[in-house]
Amino acid sequence: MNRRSFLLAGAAILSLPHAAIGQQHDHSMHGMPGMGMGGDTSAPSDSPALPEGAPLRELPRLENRSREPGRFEAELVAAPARTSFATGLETPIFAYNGLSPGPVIEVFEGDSVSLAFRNELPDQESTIHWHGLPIPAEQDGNPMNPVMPGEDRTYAFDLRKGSAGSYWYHPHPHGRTAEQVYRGLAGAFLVKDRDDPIPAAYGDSLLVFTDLRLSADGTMPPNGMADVMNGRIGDHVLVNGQKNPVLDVPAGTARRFRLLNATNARFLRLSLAGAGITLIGSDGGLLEEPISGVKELFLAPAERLEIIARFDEPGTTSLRTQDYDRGWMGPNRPQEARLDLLTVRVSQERAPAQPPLPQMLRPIAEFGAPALNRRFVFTETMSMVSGGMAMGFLINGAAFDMNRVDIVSKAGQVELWEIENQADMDHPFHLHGTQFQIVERESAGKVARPPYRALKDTVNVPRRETVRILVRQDLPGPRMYHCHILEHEDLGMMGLVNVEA
Ligand SMILES: [Cu+2]
Repeated sequence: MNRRSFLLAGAAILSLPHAAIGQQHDHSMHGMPGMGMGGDTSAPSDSPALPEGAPLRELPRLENRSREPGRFEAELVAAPARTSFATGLETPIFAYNGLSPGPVIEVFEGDSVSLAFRNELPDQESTIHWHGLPIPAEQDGNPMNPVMPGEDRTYAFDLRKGSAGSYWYHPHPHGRTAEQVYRGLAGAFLVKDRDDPIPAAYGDSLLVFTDLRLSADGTMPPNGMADVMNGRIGDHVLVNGQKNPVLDVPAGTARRFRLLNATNARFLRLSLAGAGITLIGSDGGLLEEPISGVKELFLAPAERLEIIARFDEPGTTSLRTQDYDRGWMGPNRPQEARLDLLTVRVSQERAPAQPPLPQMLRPIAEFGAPALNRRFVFTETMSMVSGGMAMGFLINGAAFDMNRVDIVSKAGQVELWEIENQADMDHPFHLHGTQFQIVERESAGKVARPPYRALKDTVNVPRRETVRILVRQDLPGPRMYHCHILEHEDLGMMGLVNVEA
């Protein structure tokens, strides 16, 4: 049975020989027939080094073919491509329009958007999910609406006022999302506000984080067992496709950055020593007011942040990963801390004076009292089955079934969703079609409310914690909610809410 039919047959159960569990190395899994998951799982010592220190590049924008004001039209083709990450080695990748990360889609609130998508991936269906955007369900790249290889479809939607924010796009086919993303399919989708309250003098720099693992021959190895259980952690975290690029700024610079965690499974806890950080935005756009004095940033897979970073003193600093224990299953936990993702060189030259940040950015309306409460419980299960162990990543005891509606909701209705993680690793929770608000977190009987209001589509639910969110879906149709460790999503840690008009 190949992996595809295996996943279609029963999305949640991963059969593996029990010998693999608890072993120091899982080379026994290498080339295991029928699983499509051969290959080593920890960063191999023969992984090629990547060149560092090139100037930080700006990602290319997707060109608008429409001349009509308020309209954006373009084409996105997902296809195999080749690139070079390590000197002298070619790497086959998947790319949108030949690029990985994909071209940045930059549009404005109120725009009418039409994106013609063509799937030229070999022998596999795909979709494009517009992560975080408040758009109709049938345009949102659900796994129930696959685009078959060689076929195309157009995604069309209007971006309402108030939707400005840093979103992204990536495939969402049933059972193949993780692989299509780690092979290169992901891009940023920026919705801008023509009356943006952030001074233009701060610039607007996008930092897209992706994760790369290379074999000695330059190819990307398939997922191994540890990847499937924990989510794939590569050998290199790239920023805009580059390893530790350099940004040069004059002293006194204040710069706006949008950060997007487009990795399959990295939990990015980041510091930028010596810089003054002010948080201004989250997944679904700006906060109500700037939060200054921020010491570190945290982005679970799929999360975004907007910040203003001030570089007052000449010298060199770097955006560096800090240790974060997200609960690692099995041996060989990768070393994810102390990685320099971006180096900033602050020169002696002084930047011209910049206007201050406004004290208020925008109002975020309260959702009001919920009409009902729902509870979602994350569990991981392991059980003996004939010939091996079965591993399940479940929500409310069930694995995803696209033919099953898990809950029925009503458009416009405010609901309190309680997401309880009873599992041994963190699972970032993502809901399609809307932006929610975090009410509180509960851990070991202690309840903490967030210090500011924000619009979110993804929230980390740490192991043994509960997160409560207020949800309102304004548009009808089927919507997915799932863990955004993409390997877990593929294994069925996903459910379907049908929103009725
Ligand atoms: Cu998960």
